[in-house]
Formats: sequence, C-alpha cells, structure tokens
Amino acid sequence: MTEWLGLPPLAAAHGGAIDNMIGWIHIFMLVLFVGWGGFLLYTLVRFRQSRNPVADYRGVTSHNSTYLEVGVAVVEGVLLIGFAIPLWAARVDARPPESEALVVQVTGEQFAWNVHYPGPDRVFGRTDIKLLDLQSNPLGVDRSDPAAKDDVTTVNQLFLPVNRPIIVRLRSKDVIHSFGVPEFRVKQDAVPGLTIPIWFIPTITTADMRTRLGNPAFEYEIACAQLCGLGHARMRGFVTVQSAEEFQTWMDEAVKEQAAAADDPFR
Ligand SMILES: [Cu+2]
Repeated sequence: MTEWLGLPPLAAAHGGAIDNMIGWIHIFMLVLFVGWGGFLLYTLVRFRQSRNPVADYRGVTSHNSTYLEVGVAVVEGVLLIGFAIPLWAARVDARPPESEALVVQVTGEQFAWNVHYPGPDRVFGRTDIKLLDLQSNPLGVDRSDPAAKDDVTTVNQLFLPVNRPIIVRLRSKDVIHSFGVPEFRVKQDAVPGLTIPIWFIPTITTADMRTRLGNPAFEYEIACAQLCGLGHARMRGFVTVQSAEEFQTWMDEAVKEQAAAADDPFR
C-alpha cells in the first residue's frame, strides 16, 4: 500500500511494518497540513481588515479550536502508542536468540566498514589495539587466541545468507557513524565505546534483486548516514545476500584463506 511513497525496494522481513508506519505518518501529516492550511486561509478571509476595522478585544468564545487540538493530540497519541512503540518493541527489544542467528560485528571507522565474523566456532576472537594495523589487521584480531583462528574479517564487504536472522553488533573506532541499508529498512548510529545490536532478516538475494529490478549492477549498499568527516561520502560498504549454500561456501573459503595467511611466517 506504500508504493506511492517511492521507497527503495524492500528486502527485509520486518520492512512491511516500517513502510506501513511511514505510510500512516504521511497520511496523518497530509490531513494536518490540509487542515491547518485551510484554517489559516479561513482566518485570513474571516478576520480581514475591511470586515473588522476595529480589533475585537473579547477574542474567540467558541471552544472549537480546543476540540480540534485535542483531536490532533489523540491522532498523534495513536501514532505513538498504536504504531511506533509496538514497532520499537518488536524491532529492538525482541531480538532473536543468538543461537539461531548469524552474529557479525561491524565496526565503523573514518572511512570504512570493518566486518568481523566469529567463524564456525561462533566465538569472536580476542582483539588487541596493539595489533591494529590499518592495512593488514584493521580490527587488531589476535590470531594467537584459539577462538580467533577461524575468524574472518573483511573491509566494506558484508556477506549474508538469505532468510536467516542477522544480528549486527555495531561499533565505531573513532566518531559517530551510522549503518544504513535502505532496502533492509535499518539505520542505526555506531557510537564509539558502545556495542549496539540491530537485527533483520534479508529476504531477497542480491542475484534475485538484480533480476527483479532488471539491473545487473545492483548492489545493496551500506551508506554511512551520519556526516562523519571529510571522507564521509566515500564511506560505502556493500552487502551481498546469498543463498545459505553460497554463503557457506564463501565462509569456508574465507576461513581457510585467512587462517592460512595468519599462519604464514613470511607475511
Ligand atoms: Cu561514517
């Protein structure tokens, strides 16, 4: 019902509820705009100077405006209590259990998105700021930690399986960034010093979306949605949504490659 808003194509399970809410807000705001605009025009005509040469010091005695304002407050209350709060509760409080989800850490920095997968053991390896190297180890993963041996990191490339809950733990190294993927209807600030979880279920693979849109170059894009410095505009990450099998193949390859690279004494 929200095609008239021209939103980006939808590719996440919860997105319909968000679009619904955006639709209702637009409808209510249109009613308010027309109502207040009409009222303004009415007062301009009704209280024009030629009809009211002398000011009326008694003012308005009817209570209509009070009733109207109560009406507006009720509508806004419905938006807040009926739509916004339940949606917030479902989106933020009711996170799926980590055992059923793919948990991935995404760390913003000026000006890139660092992605960290825990690997098959589902445990994030230790990271140490002393090991941090912007070229070879931007997250400072300590490969000597057993839990880190199978960890996978990427820069600006987030690979996700379709139809599975994804929990992104959002962090930042430096300033406030914002993780926004319009097709997933998610946008959340990444705040230094905090780890903020967000979750969603991607429903359409990148390949299917390309066919659907007739655009072979389509990519889901992580746009940094907070002005975070001079390079903000080039802080673009890409999300590749794959079938469960394709994702597993990619993950197995990446685990092997990165573990081998970490073991290479000549690196
Ligand atoms: Cu940024």
